[in-house]
Amino acid sequence: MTILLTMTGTDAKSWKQQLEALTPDHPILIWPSDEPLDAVKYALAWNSPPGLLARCTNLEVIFSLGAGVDHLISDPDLPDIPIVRIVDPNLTMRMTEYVVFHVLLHHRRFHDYDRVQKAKKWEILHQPGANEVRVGVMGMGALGSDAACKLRDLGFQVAGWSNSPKDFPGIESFAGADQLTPFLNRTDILVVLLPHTPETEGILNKKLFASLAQDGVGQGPILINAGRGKLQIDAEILAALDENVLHAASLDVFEQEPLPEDSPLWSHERATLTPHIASESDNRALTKYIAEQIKRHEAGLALENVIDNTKGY
Ligand code: NDP
Ligand code: OXD
Repeated sequence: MTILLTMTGTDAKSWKQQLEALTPDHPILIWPSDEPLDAVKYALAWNSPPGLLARCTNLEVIFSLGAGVDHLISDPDLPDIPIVRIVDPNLTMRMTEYVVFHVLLHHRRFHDYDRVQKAKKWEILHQPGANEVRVGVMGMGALGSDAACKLRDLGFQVAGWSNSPKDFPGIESFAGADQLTPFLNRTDILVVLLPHTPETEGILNKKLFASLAQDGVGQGPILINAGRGKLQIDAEILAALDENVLHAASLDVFEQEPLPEDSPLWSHERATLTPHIASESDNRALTKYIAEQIKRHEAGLALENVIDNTKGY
């Protein structure tokens, strides 16, 4: 009945505090620990040491402490049991805030006005209307579709790209590899909320940037990546910024995290960086979701948001 918390880079004690109030019948173990692992039935994992979950021989469910599961799938010894990922209004709300904020930051030329203010100049810079700007969202899942709908409601011309076609009112749907180029060709601001899988690794490269719309009303194509760092090739983003293939980029994720101190991205004047915080996992909300899934499992009901192992997300 034990719940194992195996998480790197996050405060396991505060997760434990939140969870024990919600699951009083389940002892909670924080890894590393000398306790035997055979009582562990559930694991909550974030960047867990590879091989650890295989040692929990009575494990029934793995919970990813995030929406992404790439940190689990990369474990070659991962047990073949259900992996439940986070799909929660709190996580979605936070991601939509990040996306809408960064789209508006570029659309309303915040960086240009910041420079003008610092120069103490009263200078009017042209700003197109949202209805003249085409946003493209790569990844129309729980997070991408919510951000896309909010951007549509602000008046942007929004399209989405995903594996399977989608039907959101007012949002043009592109699906599959064959429709990637037409999707990019009509996109001024590219928002990326794809998972990291073998198919998506390195997808944000110079060839893709060169396919973005060149006839937009803004200053040039914009990239906003809050999906995963392994989707992008940092050096090709830098080259695209330097060669004006991309006008600007907002990046929350990087090939290597933490981003090394000597990365030229830190100081690029048209790159806006954040340290993988686009949507922080709020353990007050997310432990409620996990406790609910445990209750469902123990009542014999189906777990929700179990990943499809064949797709890897
Ligand atoms: P979902 O699984 O709900 O959505 C993934 C979307 O990507 C789906 O629309 C899927 O298509 C599409 N997709 C996957 N592979 C491909 C492909 N090869 N070609 C085209 N489309 C593809 O995930 P979420 O929306 O919940 O989360 C998305 C990602 O956001 C996470 O995997 C994680 O990496 C990242 N994330 C980042 C955070 C941060 O703070 N920076 C926080 C939380 C998540 P289809 O719908 O057809 O299956
Ligand atoms: C996630 C993340 O996948 O925090 O939820 O990146």
